[in-house]
Amino acid sequence: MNTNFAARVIGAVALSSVIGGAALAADWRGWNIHPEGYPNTAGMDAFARLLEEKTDGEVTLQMFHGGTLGSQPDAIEQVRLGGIEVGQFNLGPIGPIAPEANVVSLPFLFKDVSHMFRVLDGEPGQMIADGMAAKGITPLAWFDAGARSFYNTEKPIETPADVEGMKVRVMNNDLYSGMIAELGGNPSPMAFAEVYQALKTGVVDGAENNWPSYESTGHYEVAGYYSLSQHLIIPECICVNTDAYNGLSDEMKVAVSEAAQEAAELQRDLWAEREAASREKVESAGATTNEIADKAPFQEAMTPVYEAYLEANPDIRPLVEAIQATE
Ligand code: GTR
Repeated sequence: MNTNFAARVIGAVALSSVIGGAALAADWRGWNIHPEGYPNTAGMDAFARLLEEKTDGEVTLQMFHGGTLGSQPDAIEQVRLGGIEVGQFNLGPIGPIAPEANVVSLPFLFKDVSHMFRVLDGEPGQMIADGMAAKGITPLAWFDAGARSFYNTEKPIETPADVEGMKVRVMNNDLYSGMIAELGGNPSPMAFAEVYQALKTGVVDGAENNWPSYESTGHYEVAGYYSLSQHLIIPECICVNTDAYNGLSDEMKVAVSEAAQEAAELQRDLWAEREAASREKVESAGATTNEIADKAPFQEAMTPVYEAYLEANPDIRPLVEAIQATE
């Protein structure tokens, strides 16, 4: 961890605001779990380039792709503490530390991806962003991550009964464990990097993800049944350590936010292309995919997940209702 570095940046920015001069250079480091060629990786490389351009080199970013700086839950902690300044995060594993951000992990909350973006662009999105910033992780822009569906080594899933008894890998978040348990399966929280081997050796029978991650990880090679449950639509973000961001001058904040926004627009375009390409690739490699004609039984099974979450977090109810009421 590089806390000295973060302290130096924050100290330098504080000093420059005391003397009223221009902000001193900040050299940021960034975490990303995905490999080269993935839309999110291209989005983060674009962010680094735009950041340097728009801040005239006062803020630079060195990206570390492919999860080389550690697992996602670890990287989230690192960004909170300022050991790493930037992360390309999924809101799923951020949820356990920021209750507002956890709403997006309620299954079937968003109607579709465009509903998710309308929510994020409105008042509920601001509440989610503020909740994250208060915990040390400021989201600068939102990435598209499509919808997540179940896949497994055994059979097409058509009804909740098909999940019964299945060991299913989930990301670290109790809401996902609850979701699998309510479907009668056995949840198995596990780091992303371990899932391929776990599927291959039968440690788990299945997992869930969007088309591009199902494809890029090679999970389709070892778990060839992909069933379009689309039970989770989770936004991802370009996130920055809150103190590092707040320490910037107003002018630099605008430049950094604009760079993130433009990078996110690029990511969303690339995402749409990659979703189609990934689906085509896994299907032509022999994966069996099925639509789920009636998703209502899956949705109905989630009632206890919502109830338990709202009981434990009563303050969040208005946010959930505002999202559901967003057209
Ligand atoms: C991917 C996501 C990653 C990670 C991964 C997982 O779709 O982009 O950030 O959350 O899923 O399942 O762990």
